[in-house]
Amino acid sequence: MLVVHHLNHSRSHRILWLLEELEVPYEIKFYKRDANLRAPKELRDIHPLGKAPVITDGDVTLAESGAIIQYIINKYGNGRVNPPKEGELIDLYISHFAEGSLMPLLVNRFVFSVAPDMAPFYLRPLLRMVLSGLDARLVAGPLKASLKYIEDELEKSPTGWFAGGSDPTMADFMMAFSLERAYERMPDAIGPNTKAWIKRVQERPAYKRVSACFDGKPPGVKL
Ligand SMILES: N[C@@H](CCC(=O)N[C@@H](CS)C(=O)NCC(=O)O)C(=O)O
Repeated sequence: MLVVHHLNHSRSHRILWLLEELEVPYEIKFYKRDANLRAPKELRDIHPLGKAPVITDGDVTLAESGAIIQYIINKYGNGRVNPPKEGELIDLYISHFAEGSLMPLLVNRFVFSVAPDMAPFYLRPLLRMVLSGLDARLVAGPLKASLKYIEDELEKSPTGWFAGGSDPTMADFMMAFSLERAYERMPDAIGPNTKAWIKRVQERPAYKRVSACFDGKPPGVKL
């Protein structure tokens, strides 16, 4: 049986949503973040990097959400959740863009915003000033441009899914966690097409089934 090693409030939500869409039987093993929001050491017993998501499937242990999603679609997809021919390139690009470009910006913004609270209190005002300056110089511009780019791509889609097919594809599974976090952190930068996309994701019965098993806090943002 395929096992999803799931860390609370993490990217492994993408994997659960995909498995529910494909109706693949799976088990969830829950791990809880520590006070520093890090994964517990038990996750390193599964994979040396100790990050979520990780899956085990028979002899296979696989980390990195993009690799996991591709593995699951190849092994269990039976032709489902594949992009239409004309949507293949955008599906490929957005699938990589999610972790390669968008998430690093969101993680930087998150780290810059929480770091001052983790420092001794007398350093906090100074750190806040320095880190918000860094955010303004290094993160704000590229993040705004990225979200505008996503908005424009969704505008072009005839169905509202990234690859323009009737169902979500890898690009949508990869972007789900990312765009929900982006909406949480900067709702004003999220355009109407992106908002409609988040709503479309959250209305999928498969997505709702995942939310039902979340530890207290559903992952989806309230629109
Ligand atoms: N690019 C990786 C990122 C993995 C990652 O950073 N996961 C976070 C959760 S969303 C994590 O495990 N954080 C806890 C830690 O680093 O200790 C992926 O897509 O799987």
